[in-house]
Amino acid sequence: MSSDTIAVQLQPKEYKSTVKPVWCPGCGDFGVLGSITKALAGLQIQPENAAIISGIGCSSRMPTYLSTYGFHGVHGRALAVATGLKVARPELTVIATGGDGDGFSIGGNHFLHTCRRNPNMTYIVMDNQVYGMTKGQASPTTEPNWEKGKLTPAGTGINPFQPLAIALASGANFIARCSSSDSNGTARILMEAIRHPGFSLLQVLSPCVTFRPEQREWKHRLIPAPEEMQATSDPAEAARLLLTDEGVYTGILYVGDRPVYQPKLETSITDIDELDEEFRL
Ligand SMILES: Cc1ncc(C[n+]2csc(CCOP(=O)(O)OP(=O)(O)O)c2C)c(N)n1
Ligand code: SF4
Repeated sequence: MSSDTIAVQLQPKEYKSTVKPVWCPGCGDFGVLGSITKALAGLQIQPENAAIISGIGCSSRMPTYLSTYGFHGVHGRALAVATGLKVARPELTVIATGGDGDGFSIGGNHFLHTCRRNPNMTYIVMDNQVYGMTKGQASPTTEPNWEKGKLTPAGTGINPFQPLAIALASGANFIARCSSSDSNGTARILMEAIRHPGFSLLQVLSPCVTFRPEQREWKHRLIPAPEEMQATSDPAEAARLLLTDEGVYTGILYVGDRPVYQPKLETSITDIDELDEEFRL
């Protein structure tokens, strides 16, 4: 019998933790959880070599449900934490997860500058065009005439934030739109995103069935982008598509090749007493 080590393939379910999700039955975020476990298994990333970092919101509960390392942080700050981790531990697969409120409202500043910096990590935004966890207020991506918002009964009257076009203009290196109802398709795109060097953004349209039940229709409305528009590396072509497709095209919509942000790690102070001295008031 050979003494060679037998490689054991990890299955998607082995990336799930023992914590049962508390999401409402039918929430799109279940599909995204499935996509993440499939992508990690597809790439055979060991759970101890991956970290899922989130902010606050229903979608930001994601790290709790995975067997990888994770950090369920504070509202809007996932990308700041994730960037710090990736810079300090470049060998880890770092994935930030959260919602449209977390990422584009309170976290909007970090979103712009993470696109601009281009660290080698992936950001999954479960976009449901509403604040789910706080019970149904309009978010930055809510359409202006949605009249069921708890604080905006006459609609917001404000143009929605365009995350993908803004990501492109800010320097994101890989931009995709996915549907939570296509768990396998999203997993395939996520694998590409993880492999791609630089900051990869996945906007996953993920229905909030409780506060936006009409979003169940998304699975019929979202369609793959025409083949010639998939994975374009021409920013002008991507911008035209992202500004005119009314948010319905799915797939990898832009792939760039900007240099990755990875500053050299040099420890200037090794003595702990000296470090302590630096912080003394
Ligand atoms: C600093 C701060 N401001 C506000 C909140 C309240 N809050 C918690 S979750 C949330 C919005 C969540 O919406 P989103 O990020 O879209 O995620 P979803 O729940 O829809 O998945 C807000 C405003 C908070 N926790 N911390
Ligand atoms: S409130 Fe909406 S986003 Fe939150 S778990 Fe329920 S369906 Fe999902």
